[in-house]
Amino acid sequence: MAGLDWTYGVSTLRQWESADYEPSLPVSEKSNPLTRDIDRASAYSIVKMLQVCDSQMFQKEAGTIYQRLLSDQVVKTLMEVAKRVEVIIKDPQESCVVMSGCGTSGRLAFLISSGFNKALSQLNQSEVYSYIIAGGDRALLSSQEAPEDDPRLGVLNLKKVCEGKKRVLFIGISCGLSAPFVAGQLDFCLQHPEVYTPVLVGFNPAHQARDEPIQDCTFTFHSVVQRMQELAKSQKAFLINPAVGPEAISGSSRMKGGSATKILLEAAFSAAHAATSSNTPITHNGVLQHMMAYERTLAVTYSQTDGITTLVEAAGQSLQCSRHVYYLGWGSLALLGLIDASECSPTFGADYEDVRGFIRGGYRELNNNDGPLTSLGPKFSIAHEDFLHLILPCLTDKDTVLLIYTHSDDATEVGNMARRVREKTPNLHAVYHQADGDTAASLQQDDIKKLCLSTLKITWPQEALVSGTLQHMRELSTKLVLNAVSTGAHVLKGKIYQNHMIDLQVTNTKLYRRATRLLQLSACPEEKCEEALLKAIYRVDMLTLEMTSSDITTHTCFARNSTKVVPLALVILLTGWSLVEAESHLKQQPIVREAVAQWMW
Ligand code: S6P
Repeated sequence: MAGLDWTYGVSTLRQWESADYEPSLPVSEKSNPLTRDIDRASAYSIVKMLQVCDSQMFQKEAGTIYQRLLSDQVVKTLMEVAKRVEVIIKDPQESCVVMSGCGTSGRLAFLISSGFNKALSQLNQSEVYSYIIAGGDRALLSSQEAPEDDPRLGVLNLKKVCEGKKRVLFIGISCGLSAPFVAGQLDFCLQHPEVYTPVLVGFNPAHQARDEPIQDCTFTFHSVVQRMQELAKSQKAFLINPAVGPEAISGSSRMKGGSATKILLEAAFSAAHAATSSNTPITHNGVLQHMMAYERTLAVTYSQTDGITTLVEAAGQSLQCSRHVYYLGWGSLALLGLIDASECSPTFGADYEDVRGFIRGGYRELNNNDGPLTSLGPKFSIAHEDFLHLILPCLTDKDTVLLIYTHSDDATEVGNMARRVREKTPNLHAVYHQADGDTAASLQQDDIKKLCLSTLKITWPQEALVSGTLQHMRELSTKLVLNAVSTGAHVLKGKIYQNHMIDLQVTNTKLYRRATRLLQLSACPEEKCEEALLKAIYRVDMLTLEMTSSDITTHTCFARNSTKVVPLALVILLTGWSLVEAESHLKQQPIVREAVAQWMW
């Protein structure tokens, strides 16, 4: 990547906005021109690319057709949403705020509702926030992509959470404006306006909402959005859908999509909380300032490029030799570790053991709807004690361990954990957040630092403490760092081709469509690509009539038990080999990037 210009010209930064750039794709599915060569980049270059991609979130609206994060209209809508939340906080008896989403969007719904409920409890106020995640609580920690396609399940979940409520502010999150699970819930809200006020959060313009028919439904995501747009004129529904630019890894909405969801909702809820607890009026400037604090968070975080690069390199080396990466976190930062780790399986086809998160206090700290999930299997063991019992005995110096904590966490406890890990491996690193001028904490911190191979120290200005935004800044910062670590490590492992994840799971309609599109990299016509995809899903050379006439849901159900579906289909398309031949060649060259390059050029 020598000679890559990190200051990129405006034309490269904004290339995706041009009308003829991948015109058939919504923004959330476009490939980002900035990361086209990420698969061949060094760890340092990967981090720099992610930085520039993330900075696109805060690009100004001027001269584009797209609404942006800081656009006037977005801030105004957030103010209106904040006012509704304020009313609910003041009269919580029969009202609530429900956030719902699939995958990362549901995980953020959980994270944000936990944080703001805690803030209310601390003020002795009733908790008003609830979350719904498609697939239930197990989806907080594992990949459950199929329920995303089920609008009825969405409605059932919503009804259950809202039983007995007279006023509900429903916030449906779907980064791609595409999840049928969320479309079903929004449709239900629109049918019951006496109780529900629907809000949609996503990152495509309304006309790019998915218009594909949903099984047994009369609506599409697009038609729901149109109805909401109509009601938005009289503020009976709200749309918050700025564009944040294509993801660094195409379609990986856990990255900017997740970050922007957090920024928008926290800005609105923080304004509502300030209005109820300290009578601070909800103003345009207040909301805008809060959002701009996140822009500074990006600057503070990425000012540590070298430190982040060290972590990406360490994690990349571990994954390259089939070893593991462990996040050991404290408080809400640990949640971001759990979330990041859980996303590696759907995003990179990783095994749950590749990247794992652990939280101090386990399910007590998580405080999820369904309580402990340990009985569901080993991947649901998330407490530090589980790490000590299950992982530590087999830890080697090829594994990477990351401690994630702040100056307010118990330094003695962090130190003890560091010593235990250090007995097994020197490959121990820390991500540590401290407040500016916090010297008392630094003394203990020095001891921990000595035990770690590297320490990423992120220092927050005192003003963040005063304004009450510190927690949100630290969380976003940790999210950016961990997203960089897990994405970078998988890129270094060779999981990405250009900026596409080829080895994706084909477990819902969105992913099925994405897979068919990716296969067109082979320059074969769409029908041939879909045929090859089906052969790889069903593991046959000759498709039966039953297979070809089944619907996508049947294909995606079957695909749940198949691995390497898309790489296999790609090899079949490029070489004309039989399934068995293609499988054996892929075994010899499991690095997707190399395998694809070998056959394509
Ligand atoms: C994306 C992540 C997915 C999405 C999920 C919901 O990186 O792996 O699990 O979060 O598909 O997408 P959306 O567009 O409805 O928010």
